[in-house]
Amino acid sequence: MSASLVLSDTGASFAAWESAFRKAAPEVVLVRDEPERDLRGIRYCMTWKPLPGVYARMPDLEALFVLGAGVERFVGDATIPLQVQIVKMAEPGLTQAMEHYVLWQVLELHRGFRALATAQREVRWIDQTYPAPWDRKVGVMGLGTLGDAVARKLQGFGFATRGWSRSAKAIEGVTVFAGGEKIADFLDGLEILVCLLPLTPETRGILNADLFWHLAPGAGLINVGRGAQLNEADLLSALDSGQLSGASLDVFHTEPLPAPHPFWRHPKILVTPHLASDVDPESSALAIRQQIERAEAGQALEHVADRKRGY
Ligand code: NDP
Ligand code: OXD
Repeated sequence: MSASLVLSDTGASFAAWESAFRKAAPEVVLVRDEPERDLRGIRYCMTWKPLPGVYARMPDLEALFVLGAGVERFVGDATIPLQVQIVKMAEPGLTQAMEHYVLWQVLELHRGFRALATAQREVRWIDQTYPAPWDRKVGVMGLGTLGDAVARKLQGFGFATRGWSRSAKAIEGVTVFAGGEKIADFLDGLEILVCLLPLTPETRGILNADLFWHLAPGAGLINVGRGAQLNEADLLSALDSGQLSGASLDVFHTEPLPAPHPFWRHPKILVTPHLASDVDPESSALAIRQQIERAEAGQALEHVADRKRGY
């Protein structure tokens, strides 16, 4: 198998990706996109921040490999012809980094490590108790490539783990709820809530006062989905009232988070700059090669976004 793949990206290093493909997928020839470059005849493209006009310059494009898992900017882009399949990135590097990030934050909230850091700064030797993990109710919203892996990881670390997705699924040791009619059962009394939903019209603003009300008093929130899923004013009120005890936020309405934003200095909020997970070039190259092999063999691609559902 040999195929050409265009890298159209305003931020990515062509040299780094070329080296990754050379190592992990030498059958795939990487072609650099440049303004005005004629890319006729090439059927595959990968991108995160596409160069202007790339879709018009690729009339034979069949599959667009997005260098990330969140595809909201692509499914809503009317310049991408309907016959082009938009493929979400699913590769071990991205998944494992997300597992690590969420586990780090769940452990922080579970064990109250932020209070310990404060105590150290104030030179205070404090006593602090915590429940056993199996008595700690943790819930993951979104059980796709990332949410499924995260829920399994949390379950493996002994947490009483629940999950929520649109369609029903079975994950060993995890109590799974499906659909809007089950969200209240899923949320009921959760002590740590992790959001790994894609941004769609249904999930925009889903992390709001109504939802917080269902959680256990003093629950913690981890948002690694998208910033627009969070009602920021509702979060600040919930933290002020003690309804929530802390939030770990990796994604924001406006990124970079503007300097005057109250989240930066809030004592109960941990801000990280949208780095919970990122693609690993070599394992992404391998994943894309496997997808291209499928396409070349006439097989269906995996992780294709559904433009109507929005993810
Ligand atoms: P997937 O598309 O694989 O999974 C999405 C999951 O969300 C599915 O389980 C889906 O349900 C569920 N879902 C979607 N809409 C609803 C809804 N209305 N109600 C209930 N469940 C819903 O995505 P990934 O797991 O790969 O990624 C998830 C998101 O994580 C990305 O869209 C992105 O926003 C974010 N992300 C953030 C990163 C960061 O660094 N902060 C890095 C990577 C991703 P079903 O299974 O039934 O279809
Ligand atoms: C992604 C992201 O969607 O980086 O992959 O947020």
